Amino acid sequence: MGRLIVISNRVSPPSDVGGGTQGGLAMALAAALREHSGVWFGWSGRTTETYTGQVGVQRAGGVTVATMDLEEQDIDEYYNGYANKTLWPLFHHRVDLTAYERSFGEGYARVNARFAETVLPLIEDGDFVWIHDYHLIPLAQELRKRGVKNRIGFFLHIPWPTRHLMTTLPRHDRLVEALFDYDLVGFQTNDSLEAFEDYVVHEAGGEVGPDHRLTAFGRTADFGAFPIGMDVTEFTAALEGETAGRELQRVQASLLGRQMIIGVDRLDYSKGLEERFLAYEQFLIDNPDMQEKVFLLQIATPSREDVEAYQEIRGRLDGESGRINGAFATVDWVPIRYVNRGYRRDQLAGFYRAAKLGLVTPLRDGMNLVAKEYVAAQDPDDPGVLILSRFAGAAEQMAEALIVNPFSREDVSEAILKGLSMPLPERRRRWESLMAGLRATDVSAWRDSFVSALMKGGPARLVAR
Ligand code: ADQ
Repeated sequence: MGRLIVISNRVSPPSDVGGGTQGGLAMALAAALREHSGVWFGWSGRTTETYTGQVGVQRAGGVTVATMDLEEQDIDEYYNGYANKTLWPLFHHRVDLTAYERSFGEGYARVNARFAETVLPLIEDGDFVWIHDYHLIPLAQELRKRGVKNRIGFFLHIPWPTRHLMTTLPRHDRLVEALFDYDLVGFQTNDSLEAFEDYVVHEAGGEVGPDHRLTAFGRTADFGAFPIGMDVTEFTAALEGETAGRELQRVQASLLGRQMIIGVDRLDYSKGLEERFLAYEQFLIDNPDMQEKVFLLQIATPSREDVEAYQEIRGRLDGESGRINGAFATVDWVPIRYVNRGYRRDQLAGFYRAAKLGLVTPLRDGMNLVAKEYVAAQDPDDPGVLILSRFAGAAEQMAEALIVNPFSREDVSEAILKGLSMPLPERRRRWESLMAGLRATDVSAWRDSFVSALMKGGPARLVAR
């Protein structure tokens, strides 16, 4: 069996693979690579004055990690530019924040060509190549131009936009055409797969064959929905560790009989944090008797701080949390504990467990692993309740959560009340069903279904529930 070559914008340094701060995805990919004796290639996170094309190779825990440096201009135009100022907002339906700048498109094309050039010598006959996310959509095309005949798969971690929004992107057809240079393309949800097919049929004049085998631009490729899961085993082990226990006790000691609602997000406008604060305020207004009996712990880790839209949302959240706390706080209670830092996974596990409600209300999200982590962290004998946005990919799988419209303050406010007053038997019934789903569609199932479909060469296997 050939090796697996995973390519993503960033890689986890070997010293971190398997470490305490790693996300589930990094751990799962590292495990897949070990199984298939593979290579993980990506940007080192460093910039140089001029691009050299040199590859740094390290081995750790059975995984070969290969990285390259990029130029400052590459980061401006490709990473902060086309990836995070054009594709990210557009794919999250924020046309108002989408920059349609020509230099960004040029930088994106240039860096994808650089990725191809640099990784090319590492690819051997019979290897399988698995490319990740919106930063690298044209990479297969660049590899094909350089003669690569291997099977290449692509997985999009964020949602695919609706057809009309997609067509606001200059040269959208080129981006879509580039996906037909893959053998297999995976989306998170059926919703994204349908939006893509809608584009292919109505915009590109293509055809949908059996098992989502699509033909357009004179080529045929397999497409499918492969909803990403979390690493339940690893997370459960973290939950049982000393750190999680200590954090749980620390938070519990600060509750003073109050109920805690938790939100954990990267600080990103797609996560609906401002709307969440306003909905929570609505809940306090609608239910004055609940004031001082409940508080929201919102952990929001700053991300992409070089992009203006992220600086703006951070400023607005500071303002809203301050305003709400100023309006409602008493001498010994603040309604929102707003924290701008990252935590280790085992610390997060302890925090999730201490919370009666998990509030996961993105305006649009590929999947949302926080929703899954919150459920996995609950006490089976006394589980908390998950409130989940209908616009998170996770909502396709997690119907037993309280599904809400994050744009409606009333809807979210009512769900908070319902969640806080839900009787134990109903909480247990919902949790058991959610937990069974998490186990059946965990990160190994996701990885295995994608990799086996890529290796088989047959039609993509649909694993959505
Ligand atoms: P993200 O947008 O980053 O990922 P998400 O799926 O929620 O969103 O994953 C975040 C991960 O980071 C979780 O494992 C979470 O525990 C961790 N995390 C978040 N805030 C943290 C904090 N303050 N401290 C420590 N850890 C924190 C993208 C897509 C998602 C998709 C994933 C995986 O946007 O929709 O689910 O990829 O495909």
